[in-house]
Amino acid sequence: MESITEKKQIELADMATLIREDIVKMLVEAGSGHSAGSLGMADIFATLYFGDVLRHDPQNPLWEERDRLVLSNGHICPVLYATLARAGYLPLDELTTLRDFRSRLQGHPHRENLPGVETTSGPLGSGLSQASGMAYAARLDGAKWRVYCLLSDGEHDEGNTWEAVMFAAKYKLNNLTAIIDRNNIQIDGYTEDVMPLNSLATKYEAFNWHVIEIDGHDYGAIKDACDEASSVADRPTVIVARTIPGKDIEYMENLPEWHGKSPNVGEAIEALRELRTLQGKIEAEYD
Ligand SMILES: Cc1ncc(C[n+]2csc(CCOP(=O)(O)OP(=O)(O)O)c2C)c(N)n1
Ligand SMILES: [Mg+2]
Repeated sequence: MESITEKKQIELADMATLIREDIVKMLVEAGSGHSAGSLGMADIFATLYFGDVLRHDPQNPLWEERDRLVLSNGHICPVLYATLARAGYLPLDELTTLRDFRSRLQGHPHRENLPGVETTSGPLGSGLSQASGMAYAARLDGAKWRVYCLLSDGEHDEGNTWEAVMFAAKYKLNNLTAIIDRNNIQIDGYTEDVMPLNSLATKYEAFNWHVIEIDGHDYGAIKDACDEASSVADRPTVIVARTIPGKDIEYMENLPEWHGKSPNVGEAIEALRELRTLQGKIEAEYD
């Protein structure tokens, strides 16, 4: 099953690469921030916002019927800000104000600062609880919108995440889709060295969730998994997305040291060169 056309996949690859370029420019300008997770999640963000997954309207960010996206691992907000800018929620040239004093784009997202940001986050481990509460409230209201909660593998070291896993299963929150950035790194190193998580899929299955495992860089798989989640009648869905931290920048890929570091000027130039080469190849496919 592949619900998107080849043309659409190329468009999404093009968008994800633009988002990655934005992220590099934002981070080098800010001089600090989180590179690896932000770059690793660009394909998922591109598919959610530009692949007909999220119901949203940049002209009307508080549209009552919109789907809600909760970014629990708030430190990867450069990918959220860049995607929101590409979607028209804010001007593209505002992106380089990341982390400036009084900027709307702080190092962790603030709900009231920026249209399109649904929750404040940064303290890890609380997003799935917030998302579950929102999904429960939507059900009580008889509302049709879904909640998408993006969270990280590192957040599964925190007990609060597992409380939400139980809550969402107990109330059979079928309007909740959790997407885990399974990139195998966290602040102090590889997840399996810091606190082994082993199979998150097996754990969520044991908690009665519907579980889908995907390659988090495969646009068709991301879209199909989101569609499948929307059709599940009696339980919440988790999409365990295997991703490569630092994706598409060779010197960053899979290295925990890039968790919370921004590129310097030389490194940013090299990164942009790589991304533009990729962009050229994508555009050639388009012709
Ligand atoms: C409650 C809380 N404890 C600690 C931190 C510090 N912290 C920021 S990012 C991070 C690592 C989390 O792992 P993950 O999200 O998997 O990192 P990534 O994959 O983005 O590198 C930690 C411990 C925090 N933000 N919140
Ligand atoms: Mg991680």
